[in-house]
Amino acid sequence: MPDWKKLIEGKIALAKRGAKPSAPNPNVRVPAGQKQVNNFPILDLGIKPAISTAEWQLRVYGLVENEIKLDWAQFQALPQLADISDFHCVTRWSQLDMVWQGVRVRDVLALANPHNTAHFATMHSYDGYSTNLPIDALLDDDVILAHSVFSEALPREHGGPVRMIVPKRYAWKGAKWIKAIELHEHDKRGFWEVRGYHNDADPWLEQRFSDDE
Ligand SMILES: Nc1nc2c(c(=O)[nH]1)N[C@H]1C(S)=C(S)[C@@H](COP(=O)(O)O)O[C@H]1N2
Ligand SMILES: [Mo]
Repeated sequence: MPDWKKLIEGKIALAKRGAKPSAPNPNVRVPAGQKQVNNFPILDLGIKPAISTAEWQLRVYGLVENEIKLDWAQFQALPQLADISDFHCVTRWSQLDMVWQGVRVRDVLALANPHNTAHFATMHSYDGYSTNLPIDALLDDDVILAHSVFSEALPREHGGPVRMIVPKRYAWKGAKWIKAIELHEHDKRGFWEVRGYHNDADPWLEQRFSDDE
């Protein structure tokens, strides 16, 4: 098992380094407090689960009319798209123009037919990670379940076979090795959100820590 305390303290220290939030500037693509990189760093909890496409499944459950479990073939049969977006990690690096391919989260949610009372989601991953978002945020055009990056199958270290990408939020909101989306009426904080990270995570507002909520 990883040394959770050390890992968490290290990540929070990295994110705390640097300036106070400044006003967003529409002419820049790198939000305040971030540095542009091109090497696509790897961040995880010290566990990189090995999930083959044959065993991978995505379950949608909770406040839904039809609980669903998609296997790889069913997932591949859904409408596919490519989306180019920028990736902002709260530990202060941003990589621009990431090319993701996958399926819109809203197409997957529609299959499950969420109840009207479903307002929030928890994404669950094979490594025990979780993160939360309002369902409204998941319905955006650019929110996808990605199986490829730069036209190659998503490598295990970046969350393959499938991860979520939520371009308008810091990257911790994008669950790698995703296995389930659970819908609730009330919000429930995820792994980092209970450990001091901001619940909303908008990089343009520098929503890094829960102290600022
Ligand atoms: N399952 C899972 N998803 C995760 C994480 C994790 O540890 N486990 N880390 C998050 C964080 S903090 C970031 S910055 C991004 C990093 O994605 P990358 O390793 O592909 O750069 O994944 C996010 N999704
Ligand atoms: Mo991160």
